[in-house]
Amino acid sequence: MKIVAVEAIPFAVPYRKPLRFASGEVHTAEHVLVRVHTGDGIVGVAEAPPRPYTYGETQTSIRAVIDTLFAPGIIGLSVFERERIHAVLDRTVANPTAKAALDMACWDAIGRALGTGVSELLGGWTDRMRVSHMVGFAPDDVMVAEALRMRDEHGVRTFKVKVGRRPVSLDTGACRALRTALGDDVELYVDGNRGWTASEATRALDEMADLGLTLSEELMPADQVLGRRRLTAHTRVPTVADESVTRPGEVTRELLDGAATMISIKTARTGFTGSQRVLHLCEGLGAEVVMGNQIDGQIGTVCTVAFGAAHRSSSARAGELSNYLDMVDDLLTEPLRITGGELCVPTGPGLGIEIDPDKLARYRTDL
Ligand code: MUC
Ligand code: MG
Repeated sequence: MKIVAVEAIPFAVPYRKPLRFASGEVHTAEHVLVRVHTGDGIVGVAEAPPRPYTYGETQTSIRAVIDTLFAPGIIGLSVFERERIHAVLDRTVANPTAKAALDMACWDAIGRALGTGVSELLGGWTDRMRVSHMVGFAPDDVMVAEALRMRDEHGVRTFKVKVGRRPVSLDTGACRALRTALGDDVELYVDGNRGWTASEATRALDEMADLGLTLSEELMPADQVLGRRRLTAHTRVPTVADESVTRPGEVTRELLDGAATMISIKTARTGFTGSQRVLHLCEGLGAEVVMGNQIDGQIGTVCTVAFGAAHRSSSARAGELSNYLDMVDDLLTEPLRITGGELCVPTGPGLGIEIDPDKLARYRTDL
């Protein structure tokens, strides 16, 4: 099961409508398909979704760091030597998405070799997750229409609303419009992508105190150390750390500092190996987790649901699993389906998915 080759293939699939949020917007999924080939002819796959404004990675930088640094370091190791693979990858502090995709492609290869699903290998808790849908910035009526459509067509009853705009009333108004239209039996929470200051965030949460928000995520930058601590102590809405916790050490710091009460786990950022370390750390510290979405395509969404469903604590809340629906197409032979508000883990060895060669030929941008 020695790794003999690694491919990092850029592809681009347009979105039907852009996703807009405080730190950026996405119009086209410009991702990297990662394939890890073993000497036994097994190929593991995963995708890396670059988020330049968050982690500084681009499609070009992910390809370059895989081709020139990570692939030469792991070729010759067996996919089962996960600690050794991580010793190579973790020498480099940054490039989380490139490292995560390599890790998950190795897990896919392991599952295929063993004839077992990755989700079972990771923990095998359940075979599905409830779905949470992220609603991006738009006029209130458009945000409301999107949420109603997701509820009526897919049975989704949990929504993460993007906030962090100025004036704060733009977002408090949108959240109020959503609560009014959707009623009290749906879950609403907010994600600021670091858009506000500590005082704006405090004011916004106070203004929305009657809306029954269940979580607030990254309302301000992590560097507002005292402000984050103060907000987390002041509000009854649990505070989720997302892009401020890219590694287990940062998770420890944010939780012990009182700057966050919950952690967003993104397989796109910490792969399966790192996500499990974060999850177990959270379990040890008594912190809940939410399975987040790095604006993943279908391959990334499969990774999120496979990991989330594998463990009791990561499947307790709805996972953010639906924004791939805004892409006009994807690379899988069997598209994912969200029904009754749930997404099932694909069955079959590894991740249980296959790449459609015609679709890959159509969307890859390197040939
Ligand atoms: C999220 O939870 O923040 C937006 C930027 C990113 O890196 O992920 C998304 C969603
Ligand atoms: Mg977030």
